[in-house]
Amino acid sequence: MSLLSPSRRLRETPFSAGVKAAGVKAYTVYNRMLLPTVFDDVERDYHHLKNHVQVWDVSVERQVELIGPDASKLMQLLTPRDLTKMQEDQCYYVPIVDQKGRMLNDPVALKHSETRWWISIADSDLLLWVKGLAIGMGLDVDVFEPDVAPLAVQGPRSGQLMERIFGATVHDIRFFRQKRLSFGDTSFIVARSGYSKQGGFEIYVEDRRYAMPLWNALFEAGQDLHVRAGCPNLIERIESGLLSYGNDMSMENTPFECGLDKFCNAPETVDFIGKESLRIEAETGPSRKIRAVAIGGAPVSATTTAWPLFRGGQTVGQITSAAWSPDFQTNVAIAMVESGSWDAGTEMMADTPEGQRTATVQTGFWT
Ligand code: THG
Repeated sequence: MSLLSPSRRLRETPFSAGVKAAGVKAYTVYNRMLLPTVFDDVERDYHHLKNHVQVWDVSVERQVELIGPDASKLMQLLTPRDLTKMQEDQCYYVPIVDQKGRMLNDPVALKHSETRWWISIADSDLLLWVKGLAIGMGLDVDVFEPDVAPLAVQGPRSGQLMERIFGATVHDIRFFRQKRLSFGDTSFIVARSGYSKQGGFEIYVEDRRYAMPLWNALFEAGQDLHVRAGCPNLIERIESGLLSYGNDMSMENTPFECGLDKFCNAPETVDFIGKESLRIEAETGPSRKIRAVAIGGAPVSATTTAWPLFRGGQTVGQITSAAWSPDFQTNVAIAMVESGSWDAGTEMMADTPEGQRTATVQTGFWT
């Protein structure tokens, strides 16, 4: 693949100057914005993430803001997850489904108040769905993309680094909770969350003028902690079973297929789009499910298409993401596997670009 031609349609981020100065080697495009994928190389980035602390430009996690008297009603219509008990300092991972119960996005919802929400979206144009719904349902709510750019601080030393910028109060923030903390003459929402299982925080930077000052402050404060620029790491996120919308699931899949059952807990009294379809699927159960799969042999290349999985001459699923894991000394993968083949220990054959390989269903992800 050759270089991406720059234009206004392919958005840079408020941290792009820092990302370039840090020597970014490759990007992907996510929500029509640049997302770094490699700094040193994917394996060295992985070891560094698991041992130290990294600062990630995840501006591509765009916010869809809901503001107005009907904001909470609209938010609940969007997801099968029960929001009735959600506190104003909580963040929820929420499946968003259409009327057939098919996945449209898998964002993190952040509740500011009953009348104001952010939806921190994965890679699909959720803004259009939410705006259309608000208008179609005649709801009293504004829906727009605010000037917010999340910056993630991830890794085992993330608490130490964050304390130096925001104070010891960062340690009081529990998993998927948030707090507004001051920085210079402003303040940011800081959440204990992020797209890795190495621990960490996400800072929702409001007003792009504060982006580089925050970036520089983190790098100055973290020199002795070996802080580096990083990005969501392919190997680590597969080991951790963090799903990627557009890779591991799409509009074809239901949340049950994606293993998101526990986030489909709205009671009968709550109305949301797709309720009837999901009620039916909850009874019958899905016909395929996401599974952790180990692929035998030497390191495989990246999945630019799904790799078919076979068993006894029949297609029984597909591998959607794969990478060589240095820590587990096997190729780790995420697959969508048909019923009858999804039990742990089931052996299949995978058609990879490197030829046929064995693919074994694991009991769970590598965490
Ligand atoms: N943080 C924020 N926005 C995001 C992401 C993020 N938007 C895009 C993308 N990532 C959305 N997808 C995910 C997928 C997984 C998780 C978060 C967002 C995640 N899952 C945990 C897990 O599966 O174990 C925790 C889920 C839970 O228990 O609630 O963190 O990363 N701001």
